[in-house]
Amino acid sequence: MSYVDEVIEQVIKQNPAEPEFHQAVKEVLESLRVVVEANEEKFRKDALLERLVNPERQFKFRVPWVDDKGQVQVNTGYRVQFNSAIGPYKGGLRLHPSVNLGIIKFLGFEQIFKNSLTGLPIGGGKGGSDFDPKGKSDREVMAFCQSFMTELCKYIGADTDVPAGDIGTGAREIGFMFGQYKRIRGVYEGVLTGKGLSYGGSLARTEATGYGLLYITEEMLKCNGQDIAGKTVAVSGSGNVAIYATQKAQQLGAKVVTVSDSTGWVYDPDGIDVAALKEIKEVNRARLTEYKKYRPNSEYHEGKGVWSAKVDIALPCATQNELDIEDAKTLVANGVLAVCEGANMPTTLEATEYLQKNGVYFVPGKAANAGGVATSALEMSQNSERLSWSFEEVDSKLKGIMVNIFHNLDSAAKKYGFDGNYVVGANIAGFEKVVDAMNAQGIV
Ligand code: NDP
Ligand code: 2IT
Repeated sequence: MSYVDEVIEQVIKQNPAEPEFHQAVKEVLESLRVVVEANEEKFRKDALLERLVNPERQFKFRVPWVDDKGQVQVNTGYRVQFNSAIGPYKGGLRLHPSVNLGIIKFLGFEQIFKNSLTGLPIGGGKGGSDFDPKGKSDREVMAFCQSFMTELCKYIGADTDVPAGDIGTGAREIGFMFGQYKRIRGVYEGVLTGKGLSYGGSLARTEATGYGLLYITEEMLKCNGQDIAGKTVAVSGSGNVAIYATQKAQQLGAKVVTVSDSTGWVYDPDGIDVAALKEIKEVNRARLTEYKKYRPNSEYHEGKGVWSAKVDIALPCATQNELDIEDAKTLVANGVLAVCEGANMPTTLEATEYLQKNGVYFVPGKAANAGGVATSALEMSQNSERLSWSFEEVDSKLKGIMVNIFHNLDSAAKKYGFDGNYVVGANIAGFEKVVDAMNAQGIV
């Protein structure tokens, strides 16, 4: 059996009931097959792939907190420190009831390659909890965040592991966590990114993931003789990534006609009103059913269905496996040109293959959404030098990074005979730097 197949089999056996982790490992290792086969003897002897798929360290802990009725609630917290070959662990904290160890491991594994692709010195990690911030009061969210950080603070630090936001973790949660870290550890340092501007945050970090997604989409289309201006776009989700993806797409002259949340989706034939979306989601923390009040011409549909809109470009920006084979068939039948992932692993393996086989340009999340973590790394730099850069400076660095990522994955795909396969290109380009650093550092 080939080394790649052996390791995939081992991962499934040793990590039962973690389907998302299996999926992420399969996608990466399948892409690396050509590189692994060329170095099979050495990689096998060094157990390189086994070291890559086993986290360096993982923490699972109890998070007790008191709700507004005086009832004690208990959640589970996680932090997986996956790989520190190229820098301190870096990756977000997800707060969502679906969180379990397998989800955090898939996200942490993806983060290794994503962070490598940014070209910045950050290793891969991820964490979170099954706590659901939805419907909780600010005091309850604070109680949870303080309890979560009381344990997490033992394992993180500005030079060891730097968490950030992800689903359910935005500016409010980062603020509460930062305050508790500082209180317990007594150090004012850049231990978290995505901080508020008044206490060490970076301009453009809020916008970075969505803006970065559009910068790479624009570059990819340009290199394939297409222009983003005038295109119709479907965005899913209506959180941080979706909002700023929609905003930048509009600035670049495209028309975004959909957004969604976990209960339904909106179709707005005139183009999504970003100001309304921000008020509904960022200010009122309300549901998308509210959108019609702002835009009477729009339609609200319950449930799934965001990929049924006829569009040129699809940008999944909600969550994993939200775009399946049926959605891919609908998109292709409607003549979609490109799918670029704002979320982490939003497209199933089957759907990805179908899109690629049908000539759809497909940019995977670990490249397409890397602008968020890249700007987090820029926030770390600013914290270290105790300076803040202007919005324009950060935004132009972000754009440079995204353009560079596209060219790196395009070249890696070409170099190995997979011209236009940006999944293979991203995995190989991300892997090469990590392997080089792992080899240089000996068996650790
Ligand atoms: P937010 O919490 O701000 O928004 C998440 C959005 O996705 C909401 O609209 C939410 O709807 C929807 N959503 C979440 N879970 C589900 C689900 N199970 N089914 C349907 N809809 C769902 O998160 P972000 O925008 O920060 O993150 C979105 C994606 O982007 C995630 O995959 C994340 O890992 C990824 N990402 C985020 C980065 C960042 O910087 N924030 C960086 C790189 C990637 P509802 O409110 O109804 O739950
Ligand atoms: O998935 C991701 O890259 C993030 N949630 C952002 C991580 C970060 O450290 O900014």
